[in-house]
Amino acid sequence: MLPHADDAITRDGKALILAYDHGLEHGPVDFEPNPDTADPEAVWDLATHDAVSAFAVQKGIAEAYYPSYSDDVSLLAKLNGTSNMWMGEPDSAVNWSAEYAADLGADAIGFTLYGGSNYEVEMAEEFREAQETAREHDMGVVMWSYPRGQGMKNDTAADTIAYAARQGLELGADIAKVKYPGSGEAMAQACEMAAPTKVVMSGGSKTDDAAFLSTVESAISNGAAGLAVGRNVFQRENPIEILDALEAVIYDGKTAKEAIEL
Ligand code: FBP
Repeated sequence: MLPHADDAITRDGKALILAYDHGLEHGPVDFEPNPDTADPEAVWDLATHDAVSAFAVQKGIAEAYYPSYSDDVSLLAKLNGTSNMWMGEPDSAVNWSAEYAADLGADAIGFTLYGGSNYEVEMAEEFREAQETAREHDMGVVMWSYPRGQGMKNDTAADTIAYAARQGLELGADIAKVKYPGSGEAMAQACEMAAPTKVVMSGGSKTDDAAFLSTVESAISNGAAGLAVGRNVFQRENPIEILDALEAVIYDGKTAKEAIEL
């Protein structure tokens, strides 16, 4: 593993990945709380906030907008993704290659692995190809490590999230993005299993400021390197305000309460 392949998508070793692949993963419904966010430009503008260490988008949104934002935004090329209309066992189409992302100037690739899905083997093999290409181009590697599938009873159980974080390490990710496992203790277990691979918490559906920031504080104080978040930023009435607060918690070590009072 290259020692600092993730430098371009972290700040002081921490990360706030702004994710904006929801138009594919969930569809237009995710833009309803804040209709302006259907326009990618509105969210690219948010990605220029100092708190954002990388912006995760799919191919079409990268192709159309990254050339205008390349000086201000680190591009995390989310290579696979599937619409919510797919009703089968969890799986994700590879929509662009790591090579193509490198040609476009991406700083890192992002890849979903549904551990436990009947398609896990194929997904891991696709990840291998993308990961090795990313290494050739000095791009960071972020795994959306989401155990999911018909055999998965509780996808946020402590042992499951620790396993997901470990899969990130075993398969060669610099950063593993996992769901919050419900407690600081369980997050610490996941970070321990990930060892040198950084762990970032997935934002999830929108919650109120206090609940959201205290979960982020718990993750950070238990070893997480940061957050990969979409809806909890762009669905808010004032996304800049929450990015300011996240900056304080993730990079400045402030508590959720201190960040809210900023
Ligand atoms: P959120 O913070 O909005 O959950 O976004 C993070 C993310 O991983 C996105 O990249 C992705 O679109 C979404 O969550 C997928 O969520 P799920 O698979 O749980 O529906």
